Amino acid sequence: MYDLVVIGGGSGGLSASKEAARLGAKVAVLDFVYPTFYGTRWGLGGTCVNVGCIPKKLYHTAAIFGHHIEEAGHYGWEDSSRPGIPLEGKGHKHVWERLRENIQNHIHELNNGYITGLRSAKVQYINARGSFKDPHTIICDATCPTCDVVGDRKTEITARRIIIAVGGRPQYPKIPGAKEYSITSDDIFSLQNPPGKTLVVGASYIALECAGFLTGLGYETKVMVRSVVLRGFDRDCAERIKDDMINTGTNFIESCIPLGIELLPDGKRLVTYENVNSKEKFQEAFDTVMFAIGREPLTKELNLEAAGVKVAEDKKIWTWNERTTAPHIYALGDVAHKVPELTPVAIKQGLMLAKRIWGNSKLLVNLDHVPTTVFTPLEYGSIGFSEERAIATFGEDNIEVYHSEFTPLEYTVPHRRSRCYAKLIVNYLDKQRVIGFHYLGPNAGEVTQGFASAFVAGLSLDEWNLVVGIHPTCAEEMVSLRRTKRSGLDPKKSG
Ligand code: FAD
Ligand code: NA7
Repeated sequence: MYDLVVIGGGSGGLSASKEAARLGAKVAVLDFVYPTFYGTRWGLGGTCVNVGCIPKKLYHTAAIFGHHIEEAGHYGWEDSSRPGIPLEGKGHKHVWERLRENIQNHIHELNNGYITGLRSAKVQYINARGSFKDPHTIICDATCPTCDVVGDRKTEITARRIIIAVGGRPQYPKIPGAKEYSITSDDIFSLQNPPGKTLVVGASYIALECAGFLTGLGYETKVMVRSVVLRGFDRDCAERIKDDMINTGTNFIESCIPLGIELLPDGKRLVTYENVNSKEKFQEAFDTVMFAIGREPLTKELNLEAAGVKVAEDKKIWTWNERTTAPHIYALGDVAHKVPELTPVAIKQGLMLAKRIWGNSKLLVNLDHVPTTVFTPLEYGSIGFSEERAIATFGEDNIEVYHSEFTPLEYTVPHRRSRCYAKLIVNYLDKQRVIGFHYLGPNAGEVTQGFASAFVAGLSLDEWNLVVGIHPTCAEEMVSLRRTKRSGLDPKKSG
């Protein structure tokens, strides 16, 4: 019998299993990946490594390189074979296949590293699908109904404790042709051929990030928005991101949903869609259609009833500090109800849970102020309250919004048009505590991560303003905000 069996070898499962083993537990981790409808499959490590954060950030970086090449001439660079002519982006071409191959090679290295890491941590890795037979018995099924692994390859293992960390997969809409003729984020990063003219359906951060890098790499890209972009994020910032994407070449099809997809004789996908308000119907052909309309947790096949584990309406597992409704079973990461779908959250939950069970720790994960960054062309980092949620929670009179619209120094020489933005939201009911942090600009992840500690420490605006800035940076904007929204003064900074 194992001390711990972890179902799911992604961000959360790997961190929990390795820490538990380090603390002396006998551990096994099961990981199994269903191929996508398109046929894409991948190795150990879960969503983040294979089809999430890692490839996404690398494609985003590739797109940023494109901008740098376009602007390099302004910084004095020229091609040595064309002396006297400033380097400019137009003479350059991006090769999808090379980028895809280099990124996939890096991912394969990571996959192998995870296998080696488990081995050296003395965690047993089982490449099989886990499901409950009873509260302490897991059926490990190495067959795959939709791929080439067939036959009877079922074994059973037992465990004193079980962690469920199975994550989720992208959803498809229930419309004709969706599964047959489209892809999701599970496929985009390993597409054999360049995506060409692409329709991205959905307007949350996965959709906008993918549309952003596709445009940046030179592919004509349209985003189909049902209601608003980046629902749940600060509206002001979300709209600025959209405006910037429009200015840098992404098209938006507003207030529309797809009705069906057909394959045309030339291989293109003909999308029929309608405006949700006027009900007017349209058609347009694309080379690639990608859905990013939300993700569903992989709880269906776990046979959770046999273990007494209850799920919420969204099919995610109810948890209280990672505990489920069964006393010896835990759930964490994307599969847990109301837990932010972010890799560092899953990792921290796994690590701290293992320390609580097999170490002496009593520390719980604080999900109140989780920083996050959206890697759209204009990157966006945020922590805490959006302006709308702050107003709804504390009342408009009790909050103050400090903001500034600025041009980073590095944009000035090449005359880049994107405007960056900084915003702090302060709560007057609580000693002028900073309760919302919003930054739109280069290196948003690095900037936001740095300020996250100050945010979690609960600094007041006065304490925040005591910090001396680093010049010349964009981050210094966050410690020199003086203009309030209420004043009506233009947030645009000059000089
Ligand atoms: P996962 O990483 O999904 O791992 C679950 C594993 O369990 C998978 O390998 C799955 O195949 C396996 N599994 C499922 N069912 C079973 C079963 N029955 N038996 C055995 N194995 C099973 N987060 C960030 O923090 N930053 C980002 O920039 C970011 N970008 C993203 C971009 C995209 C396109 C996507 C899709 C996600 C992104 N995320 C990002 C979210 C991040 O990837 C997830 O929050 C994180 O991977 C969740 O970890 P997890 O351990 O809960 O699940
Ligand atoms: P989200 O965050 O659940 O957003 C889904 C988006 O797709 C959102 O813009 C929805 O519009 C839109 N949507 C949902 N259903 C449809 C249909 N049927 N047609 C058109 N548009 C639709 O999903 P993501 O995949 O972007 O990200 C999920 C998480 O994974 C994310 O939090 C990351 O951390 C990792 P709406 O606003 O509802 O009108």
